[in-house]
Amino acid sequence: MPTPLRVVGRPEEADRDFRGDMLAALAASERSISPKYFYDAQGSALFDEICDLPEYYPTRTEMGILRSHAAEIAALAGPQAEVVEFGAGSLTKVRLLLAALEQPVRFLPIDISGEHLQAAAARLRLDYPGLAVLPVVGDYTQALVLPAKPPGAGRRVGFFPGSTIGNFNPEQALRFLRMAARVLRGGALVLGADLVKDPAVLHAAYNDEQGVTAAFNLNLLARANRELGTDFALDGFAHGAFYNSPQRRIEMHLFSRVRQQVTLDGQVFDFEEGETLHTENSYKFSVDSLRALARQAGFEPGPVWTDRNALFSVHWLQAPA
Ligand code: AVJ
Repeated sequence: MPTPLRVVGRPEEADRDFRGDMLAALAASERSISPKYFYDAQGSALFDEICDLPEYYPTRTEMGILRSHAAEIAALAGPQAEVVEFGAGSLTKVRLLLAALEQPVRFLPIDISGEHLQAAAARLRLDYPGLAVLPVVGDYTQALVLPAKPPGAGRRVGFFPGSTIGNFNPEQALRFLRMAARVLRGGALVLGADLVKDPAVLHAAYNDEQGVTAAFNLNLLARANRELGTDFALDGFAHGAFYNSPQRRIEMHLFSRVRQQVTLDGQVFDFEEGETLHTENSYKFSVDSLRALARQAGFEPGPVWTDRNALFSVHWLQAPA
């Protein structure tokens, strides 16, 4: 099996980052940590379960949009395209794109989790024997350098599905899009963005009946106990998710149920009853707000596709040469 390219960030650094970021979070008066730490093996498996929940509409809605418009997207991409996926995960959605494209030459899935990525890439190779699959282990939120396009390749088409862009605050989203416009020069980005809607629908999607989202959120503390040696009492924290409507985002928190203490590297941190660790923001967009953001980052927004209930949007964003 070919070894993945390591562009930025190594696994050894990932542990140091988690430790450092958790220490910083615990020491802060307003505690928050990046949602990228949700995705260890258990967190990734829980996320896959979330995607199948009846309340969690984004995954199946986006898949439906991609399925309905794959031919149109393939026509815009043109022949011999090279596909670059940011935050590749399980590589389920990109199959819809790859199946529709005319002779795609190469696929570069980028992800911070090398192990998950290798396994998913190996499964993909079985189904697309003619396609060069070159996994890139790296943090795509940092400056990214990719190998040159192979000779004879057509456009480079980026793929950033799932509304993962919603995890960034507006400033980070702009920085990511600027980086993407540079990496994709002369090509385009296919971007999935969740839409602003009835807060009750949003609330249900992040507070599912079966408690899978709660388990996903709490796994962050379990992961810290496993990897960092913290002593978080897992039953001492409660999952909380609500729509912050002025900020147009779902916020996920872990609320301390009681007054308690947590130890990391010999340092003791106090949690008051009701104090929280803010674990995720998931921003929602209007079609126009997303297009304005993309334009600001240097893209030329093209066609947009949505479902009949306007729950989710998929955007074709052209990257000038
Ligand atoms: C992967 C960031 C798009 O925000 O909906 C799902 C993550 N968090 N349920 C989202 C998530 C809680 C998801 N993203």
